[in-house]
Amino acid sequence: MKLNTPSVLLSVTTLSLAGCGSPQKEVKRPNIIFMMTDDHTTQAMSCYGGKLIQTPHMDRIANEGIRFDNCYAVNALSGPSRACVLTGKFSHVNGFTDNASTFNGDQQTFPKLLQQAGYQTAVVGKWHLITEPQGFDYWSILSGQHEQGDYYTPDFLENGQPVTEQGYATDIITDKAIGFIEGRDKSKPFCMMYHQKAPHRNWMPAPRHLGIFNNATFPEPANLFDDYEGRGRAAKEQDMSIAHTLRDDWDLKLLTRKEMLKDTTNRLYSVYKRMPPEVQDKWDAVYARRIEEYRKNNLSGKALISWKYQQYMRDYLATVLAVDENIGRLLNYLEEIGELDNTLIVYTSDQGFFLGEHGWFDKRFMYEECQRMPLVMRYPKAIKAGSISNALCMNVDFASTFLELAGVDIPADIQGASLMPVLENAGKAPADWRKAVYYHYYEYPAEHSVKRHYGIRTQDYKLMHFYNDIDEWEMYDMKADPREMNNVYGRPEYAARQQELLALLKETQDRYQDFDPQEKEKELFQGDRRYK
Ligand code: SGN
Ligand code: CA
Repeated sequence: MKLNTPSVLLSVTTLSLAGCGSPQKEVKRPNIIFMMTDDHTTQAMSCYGGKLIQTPHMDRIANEGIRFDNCYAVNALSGPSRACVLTGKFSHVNGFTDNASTFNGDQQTFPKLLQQAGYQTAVVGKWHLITEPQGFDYWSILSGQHEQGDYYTPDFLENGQPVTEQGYATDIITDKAIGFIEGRDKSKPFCMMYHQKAPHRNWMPAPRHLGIFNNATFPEPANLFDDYEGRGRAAKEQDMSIAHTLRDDWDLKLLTRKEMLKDTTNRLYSVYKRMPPEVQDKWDAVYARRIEEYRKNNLSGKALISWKYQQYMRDYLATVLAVDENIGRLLNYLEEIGELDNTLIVYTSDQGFFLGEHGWFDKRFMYEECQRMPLVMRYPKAIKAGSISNALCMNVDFASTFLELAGVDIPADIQGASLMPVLENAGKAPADWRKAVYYHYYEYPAEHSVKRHYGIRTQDYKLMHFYNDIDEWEMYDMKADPREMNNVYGRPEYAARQQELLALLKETQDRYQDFDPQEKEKELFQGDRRYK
């Protein structure tokens, strides 16, 4: 790895000192805070040009550091993304392919390697990997709702012990984060994974933000009423539309207290009852207006979709407000204790999300809004303020990046690349940087009915293959068609480009040792005499 700035020389020097068993007092290794939310997307971040909401504290990280415009999830779903982050390996290698998987916690992860190298490690908030965290000196993970956690009065598993906390999840997780930093062993650097539940479905805002956007009208995405013409079956057969999938009760909260008390088996009641009475009162007042409007207006067709979109945005964006405030609180705290500039701050989300684009919410697809992850970082000792990068990055790159920054050798079996050369060069990728990022989604048949697919994204194109109960290719010209409305696969004018992309896909799959499961099936089928 090329070393071209004093900061990296510093971290490497530290490692060699540590390796010799010499005292480390003189050289301070950087702390790492990895902030990750659940389902937050770049459209809802003002530093990405999003017009929906202001996120001043996330923007501060970007402005005083770097914004990555081309960072992609390799499997846009919670558990799989988290497993990729921890291991630096793709789903087919780390074994956690979908949310029904169980993480093999005995495998190598970057927190374990940092801990072995003398870091104090912690994880707070959403974990979602079923097995208990390993490699952390302190952990407190959301345990309720199948590890999705609750917004109100959330249950945690803290160093193996169950505990229920009073308050709002986003605030509580930050309290835990600050508590860990306060109580840490100050002779060691620390690495903390700070994982919010917000803004995950069913989008319950903090008490102080209930109803905050009641009078706001958000701009609709241009393709809110997408009819999927020219796209394949995968887009047409999904079940994640604002029109049909959003639930009146769970998602839109169109149920009064009285109605919930009449049917306490309703799922909305299971989260409503976790709120203290004064918050329930405020909730009732805020949603009464929405319920009344809905019942009075009796909308249908496009008008109803537009209305639902507004309610969805009001709740989703209000949960983001608390995330941003709490990031501000954590940054201020680090500043107060004099650790801010000695800490690599990373803000990202487990994947992006649809905010009405194509008529959808949720994620899972290799389409841009959810494959793309927000990624901003701040570390003034190595990153030039105001940097913007278009380097093609993946969530499997984080592990290598943190290891290199900490001066720890990157094991050869880690598949992601360190982003340190990009960080140190104000966002510019080295000449030999990858030409494509890889993607593979597996959770089908399942909730939201997004078919299995894999593919690559280059700077200008996307190629994807949907398989399993389907065999369809899609290709998008991202410069001409950033909203991915025109599938150009098979079009004569793109024939040469298509060949190139197919070859690059093959090369990428060879590199990461993943294969086309459908082709493999065909091969097996043909080779097996029993089927002849
Ligand atoms: C829940 C949600 C889904 C969501 C998955 C996975 N349904 O099952 O909408 O796609 O989580 O999300 S809900 O009815 O429980 O709200 S992930 O981010 O954890 O992968
Ligand atoms: Ca998620």
